[in-house]
Amino acid sequence: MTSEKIEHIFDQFQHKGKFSSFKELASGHINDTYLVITKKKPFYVLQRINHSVFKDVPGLIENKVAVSHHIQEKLKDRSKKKQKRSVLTFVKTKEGTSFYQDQAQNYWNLMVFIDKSVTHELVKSKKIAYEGGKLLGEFLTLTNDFEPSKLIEVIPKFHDMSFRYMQFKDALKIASEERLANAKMYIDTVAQLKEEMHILQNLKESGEIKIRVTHNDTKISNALFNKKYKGLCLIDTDTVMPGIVHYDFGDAIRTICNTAAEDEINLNLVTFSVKYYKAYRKGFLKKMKKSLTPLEKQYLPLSAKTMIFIMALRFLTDYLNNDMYYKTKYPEHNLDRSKNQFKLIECFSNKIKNL
Ligand code: GN1
Ligand code: MG
Repeated sequence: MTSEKIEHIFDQFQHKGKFSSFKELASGHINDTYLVITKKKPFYVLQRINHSVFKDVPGLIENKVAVSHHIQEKLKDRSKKKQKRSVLTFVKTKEGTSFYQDQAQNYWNLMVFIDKSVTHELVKSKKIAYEGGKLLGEFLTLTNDFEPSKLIEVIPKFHDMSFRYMQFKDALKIASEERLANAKMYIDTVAQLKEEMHILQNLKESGEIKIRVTHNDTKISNALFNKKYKGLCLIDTDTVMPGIVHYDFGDAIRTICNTAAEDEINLNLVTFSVKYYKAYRKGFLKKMKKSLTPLEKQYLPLSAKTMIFIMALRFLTDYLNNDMYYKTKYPEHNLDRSKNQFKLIECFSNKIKNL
């Protein structure tokens, strides 16, 4: 991406910023994200939404803008400065729309960068885990009165286990001999865990677990902190849509409690941290006390296993499909991600009695 192109797109939006330079923020697996550095702060975050993954980009942007507005309303009592550090602010285009579509039909949206904020790819202290838990608890509490059916399903059946399992079965049919052989051991693990991994979905479908507004991509790198490790705001709200609390709690634990990155290839480094689980849960429950039902609470540990499993399954499926979905840096990248997640499940299962 050239500087001229980024500047041109940036200039389609309503702001007073003068473009100075840009930097790619490369941690996402789907979209392209750039930090726009201006001559005078604020800086901005410009994002190209991947429209082959997200079929209804205008709907996706409407979702996330509506949820941001809802949270902004709820935080009205906070000072303007504090409010702006607690929730994403989307910038409209000069035409008044929430996204800009370029000549190649790419969709772009712009957010204000929250100054002096940092992300963590790995948790290195209990404080980060605890603050992360508070952030998710607050997000779910603030959106508890937002009617979930007003949001579109940006990716239908995103965390639906039967759907992900079906995609995996389809991938097995078309995978190369070589990839099938490399994945063999994990294909067997999927078969062993399949039933247990459907428990939450069954409770959702029977109506025993309620549908809420959920974030659906709560990995720790999607939380902003200040330099003193205080939690500020959840970001990457592309996948905000109706879901169950377990999607968000479980997916967060998947990265909070992994002592290594999700694609670490030295599996000896991948273990499950009970200490961080407890800290995250404590922060989460502090903010969720009023809105969590006993049944929702009971299934929090299983949600962790389920969400680690669903990611392991999706990475494995993409490997079998010759890496059609996730960005990969080398041919075995998806398999390595999958192995990493299966190792985490094994560690989790050994420690579940302590949770
Ligand atoms: C993808 O693109 P990114 O990094 O925000 C994926 C999530 C996975 C995550 C794994 C739309 O998120 O579901 O948890 O990778 N998002 C989509 O790191 O598939
Ligand atoms: Mg995401």
